[in-house]
Amino acid sequence: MKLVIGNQNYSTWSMRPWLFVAYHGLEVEIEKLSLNDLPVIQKRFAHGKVPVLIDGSLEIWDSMAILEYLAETYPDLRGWPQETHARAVARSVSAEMHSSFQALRRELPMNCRKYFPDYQLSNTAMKDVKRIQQIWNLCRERYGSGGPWLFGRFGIADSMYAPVVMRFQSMDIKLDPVSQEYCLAVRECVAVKMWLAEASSETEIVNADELDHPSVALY
Ligand SMILES: N[C@@H](CCC(=O)N[C@@H](CS)C(=O)NCC(=O)O)C(=O)O
Repeated sequence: MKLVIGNQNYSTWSMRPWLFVAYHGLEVEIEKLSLNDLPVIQKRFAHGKVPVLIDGSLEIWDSMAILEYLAETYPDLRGWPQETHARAVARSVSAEMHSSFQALRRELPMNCRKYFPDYQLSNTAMKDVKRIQQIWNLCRERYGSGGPWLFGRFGIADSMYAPVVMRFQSMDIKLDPVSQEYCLAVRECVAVKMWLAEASSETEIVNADELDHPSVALY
């Protein structure tokens, strides 16, 4: 299998399946394409976006679909929780991440290499931040007793929310204690550290994903 991703500094959608692959040490080749070379991506893939997982003649686009495929291909990894109610909630929060939080996406782009001091969020983006903390609290309190992840064990829901942790870190968003603890668990994860190391070694700037706000280098 091969996973085609974008620049690791910026590509939140790529980070999701990449993290699942890296956390579990799956034998998946990684190919990186530049988000500055959109015509190259558009020529390769009909929908013109990354990530894409290639398995033989099969191409799977969209981060959620890729994660679902990996969970089905490797059932022992338990991408979704085993218990029915926990699994339904894990799917709900993952789908919510996939389909919502437009203000968060707009105002808090992922930029692993940078910290943006004194960054002001709109009320709509603050609402997104509040809702995400509500989700993390719900998952941790109701389903998280077996480990530091949203549903105890690392799973798809964590892959979906890991890029949000990077966004919050760059903007120094103030979080409640449960959310702070969850963010720390994500940042301490070896696979996340690998992603950050690779992101920080990139030198390419993707202007479309850069914020027009003073910044300090994190690495
Ligand atoms: N819904 C897709 C979104 C993928 C996406 O928007 N990828 C960005 C990179 S982070 C991209 O390829 N953008 C190029 C473009 O929109 O032209 C997913 O979940 O994978």
